[in-house]
Amino acid sequence: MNKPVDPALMQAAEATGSRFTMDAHWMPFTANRQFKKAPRLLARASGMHYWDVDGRQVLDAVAGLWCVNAGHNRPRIVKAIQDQAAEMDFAPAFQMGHPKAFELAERVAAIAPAGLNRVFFTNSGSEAVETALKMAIAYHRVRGEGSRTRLIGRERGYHGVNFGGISVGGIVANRKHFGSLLAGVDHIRHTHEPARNAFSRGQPTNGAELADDLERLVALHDASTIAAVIVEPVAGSTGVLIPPQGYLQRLREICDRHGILLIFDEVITGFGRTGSAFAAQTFGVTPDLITCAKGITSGTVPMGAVIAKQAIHDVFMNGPEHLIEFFHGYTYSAHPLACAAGIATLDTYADEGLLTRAKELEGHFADAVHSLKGEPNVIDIRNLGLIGGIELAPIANQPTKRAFDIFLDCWKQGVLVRTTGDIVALSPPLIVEKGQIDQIVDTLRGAIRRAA
Ligand code: PXG
Ligand code: PLP
Repeated sequence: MNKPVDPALMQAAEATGSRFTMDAHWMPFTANRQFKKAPRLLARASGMHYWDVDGRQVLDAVAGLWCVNAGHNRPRIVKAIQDQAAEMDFAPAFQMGHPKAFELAERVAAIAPAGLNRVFFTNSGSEAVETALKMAIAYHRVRGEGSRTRLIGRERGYHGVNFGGISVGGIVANRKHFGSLLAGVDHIRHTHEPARNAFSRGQPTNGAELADDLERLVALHDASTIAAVIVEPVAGSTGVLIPPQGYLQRLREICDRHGILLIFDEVITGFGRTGSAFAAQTFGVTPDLITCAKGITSGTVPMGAVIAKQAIHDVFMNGPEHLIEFFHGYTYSAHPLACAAGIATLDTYADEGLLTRAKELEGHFADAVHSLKGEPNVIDIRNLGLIGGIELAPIANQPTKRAFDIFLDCWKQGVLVRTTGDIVALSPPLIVEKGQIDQIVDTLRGAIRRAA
């Protein structure tokens, strides 16, 4: 039986025109029982803010879930989605097309690193990851090196929640319940070295040599069995890990030496988060495949994509022309609503200079987050572009509780942050103003002190 929710909440919900109990919705990545006892329900959004069902304004310090890069409910994007919904709801993605799919692909290719100009659409970051992994294995097979099937991820990596993604991923909680995962996967070590690098501003100076761990796996498995390496240029979900200076360059060199494809998972870093369209450009390292999602539509309509080097795409384009070249795709690949939203989003980014705004704000943002050094239990602070991570000493025997208490406190004070483990992550929309950065950090400072 469904139990009714708290009467005050029901009243608030009715004010927004809906009536519901909370039992049926099994919430993703959520402490369901805790949430349903004290729900945090959002009702509307605009610019840098949410309003909850009680009408309380909340400053969004995390761009929804790292995705609303243009800010909430931007009129141009809203209108594009409305117009598209009225004009054509759906177009079959297989053996059919519609103009906006081609237009968006071209627009994405235009801001991607040189050479990466073939775009395959998915509906999420997780699907983009599965697509890229399959593309990598199929690429080697099509060019006659079918022994290259092994996929290499990295400890502490997050690549979404599907089987390929959790197999190459390196977050134990996301893996341990799900059996034997994909066969033929291995991991290089992570780059988190607080003993040497704590409180680094931007890229840590120590640790380029951690990339050499890939040579260890090449020696163990032989390069002829390895299809691809996938890493996040900046790891987000695992607690904001910034690559040491020279690390990604070295990974690229090792991949080149052994004919291994390099995949950058830019689901979080794509679309301006680090101060360039893609982190590949910020770091000056060009991968063979990029996975992206989130910011491609500023979170408005689900969409992801793989951006491939033309040379990878072209290998598939042989054989009889009436045959399908790559046996992969989703019903909703290049969905018209997502394409319309994506084009309007890229227009908004271009008009407002948002893809480079993180670079302009980086100094102010870094000063603000690093001002938390010395606050109780703050053991590390990391930043790059408009990404910040504040790591806290866990409460003895209660890992994650201190950060979660800080999250709840900030929510009460009207600021939405994210936590993972005992790390608070910040990634505000790229339209954030300096005063709002200060408000986020001051609120966090108060919550950190109260959680001491
Ligand atoms: N790769 C990376 C690098 C990601 O960050 C995914 C793949 C999966 O994307 P989808 O769209 O399937 O969720 C992600 C997603 C957080 C948080 O707060 C991070 C993500 C999603 C939700 C929350 O750390 N990253
Ligand atoms: N399951 C069944 C039974 C299907 O018919 C389909 C698609 O036709 C799928 C799963 C995959 O759905 P999607 O293309 O939305 O990923």
